[in-house]
Amino acid sequence: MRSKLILFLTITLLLSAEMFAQKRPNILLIVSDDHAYQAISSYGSKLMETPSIDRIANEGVRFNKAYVTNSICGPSRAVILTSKYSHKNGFRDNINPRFDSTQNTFIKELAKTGYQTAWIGKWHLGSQPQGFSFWKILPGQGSYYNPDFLTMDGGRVRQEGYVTNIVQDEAEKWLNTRDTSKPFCLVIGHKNTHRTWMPDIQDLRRFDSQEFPLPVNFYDDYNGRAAAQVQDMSIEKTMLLDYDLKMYEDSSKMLDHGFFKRMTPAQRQAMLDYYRPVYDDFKNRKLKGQALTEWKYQRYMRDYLATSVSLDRNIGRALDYLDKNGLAENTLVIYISDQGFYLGEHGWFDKRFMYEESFRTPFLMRFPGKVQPGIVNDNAVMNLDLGPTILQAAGVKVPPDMQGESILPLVTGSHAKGREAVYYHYYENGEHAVSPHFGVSNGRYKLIRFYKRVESWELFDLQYDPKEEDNVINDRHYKRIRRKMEKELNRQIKKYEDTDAIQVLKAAGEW
Ligand code: SGN
Ligand code: CA
Repeated sequence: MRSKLILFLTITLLLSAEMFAQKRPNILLIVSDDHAYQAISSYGSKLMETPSIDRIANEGVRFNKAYVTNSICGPSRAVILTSKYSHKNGFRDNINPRFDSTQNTFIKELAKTGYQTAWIGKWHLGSQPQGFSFWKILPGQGSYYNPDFLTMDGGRVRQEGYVTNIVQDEAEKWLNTRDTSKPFCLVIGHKNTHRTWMPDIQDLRRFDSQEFPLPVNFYDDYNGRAAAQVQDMSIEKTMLLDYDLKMYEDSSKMLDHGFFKRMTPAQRQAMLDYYRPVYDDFKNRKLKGQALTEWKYQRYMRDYLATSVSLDRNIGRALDYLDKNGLAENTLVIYISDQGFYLGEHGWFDKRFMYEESFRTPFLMRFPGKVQPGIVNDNAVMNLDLGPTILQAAGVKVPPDMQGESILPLVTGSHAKGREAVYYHYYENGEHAVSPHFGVSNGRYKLIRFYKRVESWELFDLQYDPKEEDNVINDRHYKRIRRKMEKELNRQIKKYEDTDAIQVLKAAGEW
């Protein structure tokens, strides 16, 4: 009798532990690369349709004012993992690209409480992932075609196909074989839409009949903005006809490049079939000056948007997987890019600057039963907040040294107000010649201190100058605003303990 009672109690206990485990939400975090909100229809883009990302918006919340702390790949992922600014997690730039994986992360916090965790796809953090039940990552930037993957056993495997499709396949494989008695947290890291924007074969011709309007500040003269004057990321001067836009003088040169060399004969043929006629037409036109730059812009848009089509399609596959497997109701889905990107604004591609297009990032979230469908949120939220948000959703305590804040209170009906100002610090002083800078934005005004490459201050009034072309730092009408923003900047620097910024200001006698 007694042993029967013990057996009964044990089973009940096990069952309730299982039920508790089941109740905790699963987490699906999809992190893309260089995906601009200007290319997402839910954000109002007229460039293309993104039905899958729009679906997350319609069934959840779209954050209109989502920012990154440091607009570049590795550093942004390190911020997401640790919920700490670059000066705290140590991963400041891609020049010394090595994330200290022994640090605490939201993944490790989840794992401690019984979550199964995985990272599949682009990682770009130099060191091996730690604290995951499973990982399978692209080495470095990864390849669009027939990508190699690094595996947990120290191996390296090449898989045939297009990267975004394969990463989603691998994610589904892991989901199919996971331990279903535990909740999961899966991070899918996509390479799309990173340079050099190589579309999936099925999407190559997608935008051929479309002409894209030039952004209004495409011909920015960079007047009054020293850092913008010295950058090397313009469509006109920096974007390469061959390497970026696949316009090689002869096809053997094209096929010699590593991107094409690794392709199968059929993939190579598909590339030639598409790009050679474009090249022939281009050659005939004998374009120069602005006509050439504008032609480059059209080609850039066609390739960039085509890689976005594949990204959106595979996000759709992930959502469909949740539906088909009865997981949608109990899974928090988050979509974010590692940063925003310039689609011709200021005449640029790439990112890095604290100007809106790269400072902001697409960020959407679906949390059935917790977040009402179809919300648009205008609070200033950050990639820094992902960790605490996910931990709170999972009912896990947020470690006090994480610098972000859960954004759930902003979208679950409470009257939480959110942060009043956003602090930014970009460090890399290399490729694309963007001067390091830090700054603060309160939505209306933005103050930026550039250092190292150029020493300068910029102040923008975003209400009157949303395209950030008019630096009013020395305008006497903005004297009071300038002082106010300087105070805000100092407050933010102290709050996040950015000793790097303090050093810069001290050296200039400005602290
Ligand atoms: C590569 C690109 C750059 C890009 C950086 C950072 N050059 O170096 O254009 O800014 O990555 O991008 S490429 O010729 O190799 O494509 S990030 O997404 O990794 O931050
Ligand atoms: Ca990136």
